[in-house]
Amino acid sequence: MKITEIAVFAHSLPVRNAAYRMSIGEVTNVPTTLVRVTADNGLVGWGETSPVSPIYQSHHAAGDLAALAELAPGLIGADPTHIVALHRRMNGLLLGHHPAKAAIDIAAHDLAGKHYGVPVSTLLGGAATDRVPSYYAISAGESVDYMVDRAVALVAEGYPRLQLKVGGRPIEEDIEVIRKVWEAVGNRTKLAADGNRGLTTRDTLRLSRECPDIPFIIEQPCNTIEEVASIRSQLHHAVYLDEVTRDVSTVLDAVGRGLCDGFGMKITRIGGLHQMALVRDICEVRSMPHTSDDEWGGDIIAAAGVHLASTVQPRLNEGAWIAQPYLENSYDPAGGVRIEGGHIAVPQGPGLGVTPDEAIFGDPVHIFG
Ligand code: 0XW
Ligand code: MG
Repeated sequence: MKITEIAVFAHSLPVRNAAYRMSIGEVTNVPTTLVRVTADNGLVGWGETSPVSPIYQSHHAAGDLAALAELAPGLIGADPTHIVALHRRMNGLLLGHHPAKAAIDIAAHDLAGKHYGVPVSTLLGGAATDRVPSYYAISAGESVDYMVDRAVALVAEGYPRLQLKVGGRPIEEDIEVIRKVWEAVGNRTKLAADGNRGLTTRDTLRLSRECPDIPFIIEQPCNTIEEVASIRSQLHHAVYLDEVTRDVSTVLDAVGRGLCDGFGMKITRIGGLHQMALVRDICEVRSMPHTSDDEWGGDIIAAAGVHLASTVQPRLNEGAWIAQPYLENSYDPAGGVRIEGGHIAVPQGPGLGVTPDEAIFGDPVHIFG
C-alpha cells in the first residue's frame, strides 16, 4: 500500500457551556487540525492533532499546519503499514514537531487497520478490554462548592477517577478543594490534583504536607522536571509527570532515575500511537500507571487514545481522557466516541472505528499528492 494523497483540514471546537480552566488560563474555543491520508488502494485514514492552548505545551495550530505542509510532500509514496519506516521518513524530513507527526501516525494506523481488517487496538498489541475507564477534569477557577458538587455528581455517574485542576489561585483554596472533595466522595473514586506546571515547589510541598491523610496523586505540579525532582523525596504523595514528557527519551530518563510514579500521557505530544505504545510497554516493565489521553480534539484523536488505552495492563490503566463532554457535536454521524458511566466503549470495526463526515471540516487548507 502506498500513500497517494494527504489532505489537511483546519477546524475549531467551541467549548460547550463554560470555559475550560487550568492554572495556565482558560479556553473557550480550541483549534484542531485533521489529516485525511488516501492510499493507492482507495482506502482513507484519518488523523488529528489539537492544541488545547498555545501555552499548554510547545505547539500551536498554525505551527501544526506548517509542519504538515513541510512533511506531507515527502510522505507521498510511503507505505502506511510500515510504521517504523514512516516515522524514520518523517524524522528525515523534519526534526521534532511531534503533534504534526502524530496526526500522520494516527492516520497510518487507521489505514493499516482498514487494510488488514482489524481495529487499531489489534495493531497495538491487542485489547485487554472493550470498555476503558475515563476520568473527568474539574476546571480550576470554579468555586470550591461548585467543584465539590461536580465531584459528587461525577462519582454518581460512574467516573472511576477525577482530576482536580489546581494552581493559578491561592494554594489555600486548592487545599480546601482537595479536602472537601475527599470528605464528599472519599474512596469512591481515585483523585488527582493537576497543577499543569503552575505550582511552585513551596506550594506543592504545602499541598502535600497539609493533606497527608488524603490519597491523591500530584500531577505535573511544577514547570520543570528539575523542580519536581528537587522536592520528590519530601512529598507524601505519588507524583505523575505530564507536560514535561515531550519525548520517549524523557520518559525513559524519568523512569530510570525514579523521578515519578506514573504519567499523564498525551499521544500527540509523544509523537503518535507508535511512540505511545512504547511508553505503555516501558511503564509496564516498571509497573507505572499512566493515562492514555490527548490534550483536546474530536472523535479521531479520542478513538486513538481509547484504542491505546484498551491495550494497557488494567492495573496500570489510569484511563483515557477525551474532550467529548466539552464538545457540541461528534464528527461521526453514527455518534462517535462517547463517555458513558465514566467509561468509553472501544470503537468497533477496522481501523479507528470512526467515520467522520468530512463536510464538517470544510475545504482542506492543503492537498498534497
Ligand atoms: C486533562 N487533560 C487531559 C485535558 C487538558 O488538555 C489538560 C490535560 C491534563 O491532563 O492536563
Ligand atoms: Mg495533566
